[in-house]
Amino acid sequence: MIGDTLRSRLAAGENLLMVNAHHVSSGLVARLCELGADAVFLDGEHGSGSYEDMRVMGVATRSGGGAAIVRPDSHQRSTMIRYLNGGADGLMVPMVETAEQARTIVETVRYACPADHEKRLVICMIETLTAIANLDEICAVDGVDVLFIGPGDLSQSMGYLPSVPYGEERPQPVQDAVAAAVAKIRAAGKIAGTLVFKHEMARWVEAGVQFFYVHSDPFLREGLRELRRLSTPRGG
Ligand code: 3PY
Ligand code: MG
Repeated sequence: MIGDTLRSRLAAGENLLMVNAHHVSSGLVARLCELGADAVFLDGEHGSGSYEDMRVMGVATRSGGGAAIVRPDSHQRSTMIRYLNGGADGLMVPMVETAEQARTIVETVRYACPADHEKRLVICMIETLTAIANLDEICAVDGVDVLFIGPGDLSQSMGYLPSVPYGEERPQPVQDAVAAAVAKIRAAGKIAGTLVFKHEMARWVEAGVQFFYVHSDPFLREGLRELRRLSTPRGG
C-alpha cells in the first residue's frame, strides 16, 4: 500500500491529482495513472463497483504507479475494514460532521491495519454546514491526513443544487464557504482538498488546496467535441 507516499508528497508541499474513472475498469484506472494521475478515486458511495472490483482496480492502479483511494458509502466499520483489507491505499469517508466521527474513522483504520496503518491515507469529507461549524475540532483530530470539502453536498446543505452546468460557476456563497474552510484547514496546519473542474483549478491552487479531485468525463466530453468539430466538413 502506498498511502504514505502521498502523505510524504503532500507534506513536502506537492499538489496531488486524484481522478475518478467513473467506470469499473482496471485498464482505465491503470492508464489514468500511467498518464499522470497520482491517485484514482474508487467510489463505493456512487457507482456499481463491488468489493472485489475495488480490490482488483486497486491492484491495477498501483501497477500504473498511482494510489487507490476508496470512498465507502458510510461510516459503517465493517465496510471501511473490508475496503482496507482489499488493499485501499486510503479511505475518503463522506459526511464527516464531528470530531468524534473523525476519531472513530482513524481508530478503525488503525484497528483494520495494525501492521501498516501508516500506509493508508485518511481523508475526511467536509460537506455539510454542521461539518463546517465543527471544522476547528475536526481539524484537531490526530491521524486525519486531508480535510476534503465536497462542494456538491455542501451546496445542497446550503440550499443550492449540488451541481452547475459544466464550465459555469457554483453559487458565490458556496465558493465563499469553500474558501473560508480551506483557509481554516490551512491555518490549522492541515492539508485541504476539494473537487474541481478545469476552469477552477488555478483559483484553488492559489488558495492553497493541495489535494485535487477531478472527474474524467469532462476530458472525454471536451476531447470528443473537438474531434467531432474537426471531423465535420465545413458547411456540413
Ligand atoms: C461532493 O461534492 O459532495 C462530493 O462528494 C465530491 O466531492
Ligand atoms: Mg458528497
